[in-house]
Amino acid sequence: MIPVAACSGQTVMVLGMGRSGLSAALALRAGGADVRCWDDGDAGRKRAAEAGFDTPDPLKGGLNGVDLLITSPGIPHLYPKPNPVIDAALRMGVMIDNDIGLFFRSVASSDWARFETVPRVVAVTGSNGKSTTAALIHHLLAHAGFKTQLAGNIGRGVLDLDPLEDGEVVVLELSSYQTELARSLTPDIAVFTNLSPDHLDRHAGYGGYFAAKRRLFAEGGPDRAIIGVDEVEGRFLAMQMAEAKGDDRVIRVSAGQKIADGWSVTARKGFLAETRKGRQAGSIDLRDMSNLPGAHNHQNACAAYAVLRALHVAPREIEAGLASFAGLPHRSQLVRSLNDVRYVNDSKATNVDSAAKALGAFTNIHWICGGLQKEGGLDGLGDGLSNVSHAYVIGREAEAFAVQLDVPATVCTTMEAAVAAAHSAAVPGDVVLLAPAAASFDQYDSFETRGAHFTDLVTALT
Ligand code: UMA
Ligand code: ADP
Repeated sequence: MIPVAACSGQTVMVLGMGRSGLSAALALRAGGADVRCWDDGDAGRKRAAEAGFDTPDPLKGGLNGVDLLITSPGIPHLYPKPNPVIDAALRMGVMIDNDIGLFFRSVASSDWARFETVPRVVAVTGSNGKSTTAALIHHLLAHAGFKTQLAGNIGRGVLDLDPLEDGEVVVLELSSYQTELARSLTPDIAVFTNLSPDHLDRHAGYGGYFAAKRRLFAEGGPDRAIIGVDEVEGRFLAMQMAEAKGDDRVIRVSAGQKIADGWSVTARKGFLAETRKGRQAGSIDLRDMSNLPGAHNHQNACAAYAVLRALHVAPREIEAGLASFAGLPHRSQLVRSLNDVRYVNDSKATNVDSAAKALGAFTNIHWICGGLQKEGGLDGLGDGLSNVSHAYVIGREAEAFAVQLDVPATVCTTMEAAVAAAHSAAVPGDVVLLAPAAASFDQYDSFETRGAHFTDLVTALT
């Protein structure tokens, strides 16, 4: 745990008793704050009580005397409409922050004065590829001999980390929910993977969503900004971060374009190339790395490579680390090969862009898709659809989803029916791919449960 000394003596209410809220409450108490907790659900309040916290109802006087409200990322603070507790706190003039803001205010301890190398923080944001890129950076750092920890949106509350040691590098995955609210955001290295529509209801549209992510690059900016420039927003951000043309505080990343000036890492046709001041500084052949399939994973490899280069790790060392990355479950994960048909679980493709990228990584695809559709429709599936032989549509609204597809499609509704139909149609050389392009909540409690269901059904095939 990282104790939060900055709030010592203050009265703090923590809202939401999930992973981030509970770890924040414990870290605040350890730092000397007077902490009370609230959760709109009974189970959350029970968790707080079990950890020894009072749970006065904030709408019935519980906010009186509170100096600071710490809220959780899943709780709307502004759009589509603020949670009533946050609304009340705003009316009462209570300051609001989250665990990420507390982390950046608390991470440096007095021990650091004795360290030979001050610990550093790498923060990763973007629409897609955050978890894969953050996990890959963490893996490459460990491979290169750094002490390193991983936390944030990837599932571990940031205040749950162990206090940092000499020379350590912490890797944080940060969502737009987290960056929008944090009052302090000061990573040493910040990574922006890419931008495509997601969570638009929470940010009142695309501009608000981009603005939330951009906050990671404000406050004087990180020492190095590693920015995916395959969309106009990334190009704009890279331009704004640079003090002048060619400024190598910015490392531009692309999975497609050549980049003329400054410091860049690009992947074209499966070759990663690092260019600095007009000279090639490193190159890696990614084509045989089946653990990183497709241009989207090459984009992640470029961003992770750039972080390691910014920390002065040699290209050959990074190459060996890339080859040994095991990947993350539910992201381009090969479940099994049966009769020369590959079954791939990309249940985390919960939006159109990530599904399009998965479709672009394979050919002869029997595509299992559907679920709770996000705003913006299915138009962005683009060229990836040309790799699809047939779609098998799941979800409560499967019929409405299927009619929007420009490929032959069968309405299956359930995962059982979809896997059975895809299995019987696939021939050697084909790929059966779960990449839903939709959220799972109409039929499952999470994308993990959906991916696990697919994996179980595929494992049982004979
Ligand atoms: N709650 C309320 N009122 C509400 C809504 C929720 O009291 O109106 C309570 C719930 O009853 C529950 C708690 O809040 O007890 C849950 O809080 P939370 O949803 O913020 O979840 P945490 O467990 O704290 O997890 C959060 C992130 N969750 C979200 O952003 C939704 C986790 O990211 C993150 O790993 C974790 O903090 C640690 O940093 C998950 C996620 O889905 C993986 N992220 C989204 C995504 O990747 O798309 C952004
Ligand atoms: P995030 O944490 O940003 O949601 P993940 O690494 O969990 O990112 O991947 C989410 C989905 O996006 C998966 O379907 C994965 O295959 C896909 N994906 C991974 N990297 C990228 C990328 N760079 N661009 C687009 N899609 C990606």
